[in-house]
Amino acid sequence: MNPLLLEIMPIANNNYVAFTFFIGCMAMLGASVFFFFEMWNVDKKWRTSILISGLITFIAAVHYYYMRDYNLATGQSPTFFRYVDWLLTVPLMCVEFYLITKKSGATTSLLTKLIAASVFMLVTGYIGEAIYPTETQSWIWGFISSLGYFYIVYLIWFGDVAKLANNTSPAVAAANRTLAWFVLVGWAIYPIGYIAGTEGGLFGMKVLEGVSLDVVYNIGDAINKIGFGLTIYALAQREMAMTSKSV
Ligand SMILES: *C/C=C(C)/C=C/C=C(C)/C=C/C1=C(C)CCCC1(C)C
Repeated sequence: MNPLLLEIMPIANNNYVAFTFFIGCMAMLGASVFFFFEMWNVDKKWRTSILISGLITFIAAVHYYYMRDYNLATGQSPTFFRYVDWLLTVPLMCVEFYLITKKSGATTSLLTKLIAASVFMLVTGYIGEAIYPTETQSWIWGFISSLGYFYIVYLIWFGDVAKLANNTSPAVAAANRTLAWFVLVGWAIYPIGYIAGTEGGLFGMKVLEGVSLDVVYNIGDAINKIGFGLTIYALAQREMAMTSKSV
């Protein structure tokens, strides 16, 4: 037998973890190509936003390529790659909020608050998931992590991001509302994965037995990263349609 053929691992029909890593990788790649091409078809003022949408999915695609391999070879969760991916892409999502509200005065201090809260959320989450995934510790770290998450939700729904978005334009206000729903509902998928994947995820209890943390995270990433980018893309299209009508 050709020894090279042995390198290709078979995937069982019921291996949803491997399946979602593969399909996630391709979906992120496809979305990146779309955003990188479409950034040239929007008004110049939207170009950076669409470029960042593409960077978010592209960084994820590369990480998914590694995570897919790692998982197939070891059967383990690629926790380290996962958090490196998030540590790069979640702050970039914060940059998207800054860019769409910059016109009405978003400051770098607001951007810093968003990024700091997201890094806090991810570092404490990593500690609970990779360093102390124990019955007594993991839920405490998950709880601490959630404080960063709720602060981001607050800023986007009621705080400076919401106020600035409502002052920018109707299209930006509407897009911010959609993105705010992604953060409130789409991002809430992640704590579910965390609870499923750590010993004491929910106040010291191991619940969601049999639910794969990786499947939950992979679904969350596809919804949030691609959905976020498409919302920004739709915003650019909508504003362009509005301005061309008024000309
Ligand atoms: C593209 C990746 C995204 C949008 C990742 C988002 C991740 C989170 C919102 C994670 C949140 C967590 C908590 C709120 C508590 C438990 C620990 C985390 C890190 C899973």
